[in-house]
Amino acid sequence: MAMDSKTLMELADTWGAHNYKPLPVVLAQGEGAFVWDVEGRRYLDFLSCYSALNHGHRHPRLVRAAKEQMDQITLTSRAFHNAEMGPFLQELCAYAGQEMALLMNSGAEAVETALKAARKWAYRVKGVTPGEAEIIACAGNFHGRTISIVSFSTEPLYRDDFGPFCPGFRVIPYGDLKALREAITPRTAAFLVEPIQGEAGVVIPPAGFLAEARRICTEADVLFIADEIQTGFGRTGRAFACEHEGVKPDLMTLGKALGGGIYPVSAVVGRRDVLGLFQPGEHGSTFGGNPLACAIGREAIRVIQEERLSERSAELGEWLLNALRAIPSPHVREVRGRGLFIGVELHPEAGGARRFCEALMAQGLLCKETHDHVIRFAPPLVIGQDQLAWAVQRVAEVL
Ligand code: IF1
Repeated sequence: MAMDSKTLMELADTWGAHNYKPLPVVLAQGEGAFVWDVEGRRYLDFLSCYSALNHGHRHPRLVRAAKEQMDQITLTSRAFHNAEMGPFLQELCAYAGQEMALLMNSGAEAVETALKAARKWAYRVKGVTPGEAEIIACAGNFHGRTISIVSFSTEPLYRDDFGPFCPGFRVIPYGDLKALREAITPRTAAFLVEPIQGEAGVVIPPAGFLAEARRICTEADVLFIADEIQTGFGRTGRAFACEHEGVKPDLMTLGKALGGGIYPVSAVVGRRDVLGLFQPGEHGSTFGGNPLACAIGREAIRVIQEERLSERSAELGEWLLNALRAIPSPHVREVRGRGLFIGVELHPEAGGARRFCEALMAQGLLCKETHDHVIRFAPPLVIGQDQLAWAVQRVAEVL
């Protein structure tokens, strides 16, 4: 007798650390924009695993690529070459318009790699005194959960009880060019920024911020590092969110959708004169660049291009943004977003976004609140117009 949702939730609650508070739904099946729970109830996925599922659940081309590779070889370590990595690196760099890449597994690992590359460049190229490099980040940032990364988080929930923290970081208000100029010193290695802050609640910077920050960094010989782990691969209506302002970063961190919703694949892509500084043995990872990851990553990029997922995100996102803005609800303070990356901010009087997510779940729509008052809507980019219309109808009822 298969276990029911209640039993499965109890098992997870008994044996698993409580570092999450999931909605009371147990997913067992996924296809495209839909998932089914253990009892067979169907839901429309409006979270897409925080943008790791841009391709939707179990995209057939990606499942096929994974299965074919699994029948060849899945893991080799980097002690040897593998047949998949070279072609993947070339295609990834071409897609990102960058010169070199370093493959890792999780987003946080890619961010850590970028921080190390920036510090190494500061010491070896810029001439900063070893041990004194500074990296600027933004308030409201989310770049991962490691101790060095939460060292520059401004969210107590992510920092408390995890000190002592890693030095060498400065935090400026997001979108504040004056603060950026003032934070830069001769010891500054890099400026790390999300083109749109996802976890902060789909916060879009003032128009022109990214382009001007890019100019300031160029003039000050500071590396501009864009964290596109959540905003990349079509999510905001362009291949990468920096493209909305014509910005080319010196380094980009990539992850989530690069793994096609099937496997953890992350990377730092960027300038050869920065990533080329790593010498053999100085950095690595057991699974980074494994042939299974590379085969899936190659197909993930091809599917985004051939199925025009960035264009879909732009067109459907525009429609969804307008449809959500047309809902007359006393609870809504602001609807903002780019492409299929939308946040609905509620007034505090609405009592918090969680209860709206629970009500939407009862209507068959799965989404997630962020920071108490924002409901994040980020469906897979393969979602159909009819499915979006169905979702908007339910959001209107709930709001
Ligand atoms: C969780 C949200 C949180 C990211 C950006 C790096 C990473 C992430 C811009 C690290 C990861 C995930 C992590 C997950 C929930 C989700 C998230 F922002 F998407 F909503 F937490 F804030 N840069 N974001 O968004 O990538 O190491 O996770 O692969 O930790 O709860 P990772």
